[in-house]
Amino acid sequence: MYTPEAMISWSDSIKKGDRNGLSKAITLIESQKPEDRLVANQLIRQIGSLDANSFRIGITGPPGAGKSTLIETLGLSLIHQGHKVAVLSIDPSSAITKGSILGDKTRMQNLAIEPNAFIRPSPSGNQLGGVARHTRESIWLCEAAGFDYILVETAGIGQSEYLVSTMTDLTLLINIPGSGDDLQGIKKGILEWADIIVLNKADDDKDIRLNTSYKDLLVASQFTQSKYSGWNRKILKISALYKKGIDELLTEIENFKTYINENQAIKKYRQEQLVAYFHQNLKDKLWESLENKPELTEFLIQTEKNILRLEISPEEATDISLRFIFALFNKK
Ligand SMILES: Nc1nc2c(ncn2[C@@H]2O[C@H](COP(=O)(O)OP(=O)(O)OP(=O)(O)O)[C@@H](O)[C@H]2O)c(=O)[nH]1
Ligand SMILES: [Mg+2]
Repeated sequence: MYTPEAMISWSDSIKKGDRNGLSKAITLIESQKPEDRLVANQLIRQIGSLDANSFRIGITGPPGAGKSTLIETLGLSLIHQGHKVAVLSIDPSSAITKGSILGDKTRMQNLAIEPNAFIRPSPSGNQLGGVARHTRESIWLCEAAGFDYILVETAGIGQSEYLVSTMTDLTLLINIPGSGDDLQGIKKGILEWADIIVLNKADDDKDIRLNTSYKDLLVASQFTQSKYSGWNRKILKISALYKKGIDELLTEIENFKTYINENQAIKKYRQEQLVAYFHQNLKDKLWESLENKPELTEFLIQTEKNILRLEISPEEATDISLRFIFALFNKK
């Protein structure tokens, strides 16, 4: 356990930009032990104001679309402009396989050696929600440590692309030219969350697949719009590997940043994200605490059988189950 003095000196060292202190804090956040959670909560409280002057970008797209390559290219450009860049990830595959993603750092070799960059390889965990919570809290810690651009990578599988949009200011969707007539690996739902769309691997302007994919994306994206009403969403062709179209992308990111700052939308949106997170977390934890009660499990199994035998309707079953749950709480 840490003394109050030790906690203060730890949080002070993070605020001064100490990378070891920051890494140690993120490790603590990722820990599954309840006692570590208590210390993590204390540390986050100690860090204080979350009103950082930062910009958070979520980068999502199908596996292999070039997310890490683009992050390295963007990250280096931002550092050359004088910014401090932190790279985090929500990685559903590592959450499922529990594998550590060694690749992250090696794919961003040039960025990894920059003193003003901080790259945290994906955490492993047993559920996506947990991994996402770590990422959210890691963002706050990186901001406290003075990183003003936070880039969060997530593969566009499962719920992770939606989750990344609940913790960042800008969602950047990367797609690649496909061979078929459908959008390459993208579920159309994500278009609702994207604020800027890029078509990566546009190495050669004359590539026919590129122009077909561009048109497909244009058509698909017309049915949805950015969550910031009034923002005119664009689709840009880039090559992250050969650094084509990167200046245009940086300008577009800057335009977006100006737009949401002018409208105070960033502040409002971050407040909404915090409140939504609180409600979701409350629901998850409430359900988790109930799931640990064997008498409830038994009751629910029996209730399911009753529904299937058409003895009660799902609506009635819900009311009865709620009464059972409240009675369980009152017993304590
Ligand atoms: N030709 C070409 N290849 C690219 C471009 N961008 C990335 N690549 C290549 O595409 C492959 C995948 O790139 P990554 O950056 O690892 O892609 P990713 O989306 O991060 O992949 P995951 O994290 O595994 O989902 C690598 O071999 C890159 O070199 C590009 O603009 N043009
Ligand atoms: Mg990657």
